Amino acid sequence: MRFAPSLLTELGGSCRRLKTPAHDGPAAQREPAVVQRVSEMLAAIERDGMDAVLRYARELDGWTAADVELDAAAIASSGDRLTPAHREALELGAERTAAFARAQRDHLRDFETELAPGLITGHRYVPVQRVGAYLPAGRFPLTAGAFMTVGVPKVAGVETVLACTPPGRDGTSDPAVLYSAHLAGADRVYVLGGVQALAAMAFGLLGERPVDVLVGAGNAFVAEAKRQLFGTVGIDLLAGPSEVAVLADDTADPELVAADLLGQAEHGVNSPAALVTTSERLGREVIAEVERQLATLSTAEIAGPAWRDHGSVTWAADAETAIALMDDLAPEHLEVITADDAHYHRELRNYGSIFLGPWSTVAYSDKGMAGTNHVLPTAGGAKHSAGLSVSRFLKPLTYQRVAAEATPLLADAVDVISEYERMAAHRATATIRTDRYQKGQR
Ligand code: HSO
Ligand code: ZN
Repeated sequence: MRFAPSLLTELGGSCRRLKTPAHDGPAAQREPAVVQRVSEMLAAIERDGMDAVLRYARELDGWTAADVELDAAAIASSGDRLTPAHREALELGAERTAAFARAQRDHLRDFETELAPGLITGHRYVPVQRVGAYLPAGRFPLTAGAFMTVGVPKVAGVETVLACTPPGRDGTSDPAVLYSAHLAGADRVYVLGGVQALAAMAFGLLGERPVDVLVGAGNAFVAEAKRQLFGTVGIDLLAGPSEVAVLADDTADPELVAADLLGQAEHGVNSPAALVTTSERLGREVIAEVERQLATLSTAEIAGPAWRDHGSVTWAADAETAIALMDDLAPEHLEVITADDAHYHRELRNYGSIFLGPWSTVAYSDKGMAGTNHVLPTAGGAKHSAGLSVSRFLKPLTYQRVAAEATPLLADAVDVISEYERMAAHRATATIRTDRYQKGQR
């Protein structure tokens, strides 16, 4: 997440950096070693099937059992290892994420329209058949991922949703991740990590047909595997490090702003956090406040370097400049804390999800409590794409039903165009109908 190189110069005196990130260089390139390794692994798995999958599971994750599928009882009872309060919180997240997805689904309408007399057209939403969800469990087990990537396709009506999650050091998977997958309605759950998990789902090696769509975040290897498998399967998006940006004016509370910046910087040492503010005073106070909070934050060894290397504070002379800067950043998460949030909401165009007002914070969505999907475009992807939603799993399949009377409305033009394009067989499909129509066939 960085400003286009020319933008700050273009905006001239109307903006100024108050804190520049230490490493605000060009966008990170894909690591050639990762690309190479992933392509070798995919080729081996395509060739040797489950043998290769289990070999990688043994080598990379220390998985020694012959089977990777968890039985239904083990999945359902995973909640027993959690406190009642934790179980309840996860149940709330699963239900709220599903409720939002149902509301979105209810706003996707099938339709039919008579475009011209006798030319009936429309679309019908049809769910994809099989989805494979990857549930990472690295340094932080982000349990709500299952609500987003398993629960949402289930709401869309996807028949089979497989979920893969890597084994931990002790060989068992994170119980909260498993319980979340269970709550979200996973049809089958496998203890399988990384590239081998994605390949096994995409190539249909798990006792199920190949999945149609792969979803879910992961490390650089997982992202690269999804990129290379795209085409064979559909994917949600290629997520990089999690990001946050805050757009604030002089009415914002620096303590809240600083907390929310660190709230995502904590994800990893490469996680960017940006403040764009129309108040130079607020900008300076937030810079001081971030340092104060870092002094006691238990994850400061991650959030600290992230803030130093990828944190930025930029002053903008007015709302218009602040909006131009934000739309260029196109952050994954965008918080707006100003005297006129509605104005910014109307005008801003590029972000994964927006959090309006001082009482909305990114973690509410992260953990599934806000209901919105937390799988969102990063690294400027919000300029061209929206985040994951129920619509990713529902294909608007178009149709046309043409009555005989409409023949002249379609066939004559297709005749002329096909003749120009020298596509004789196309032309014949039209003229053959014109002939019949003219002979009075109906
Ligand atoms: N911020 C991450 C999701 C998450 N964070 C879950 C914490 N828990 C990507 O949107
Ligand atoms: Zn987060």
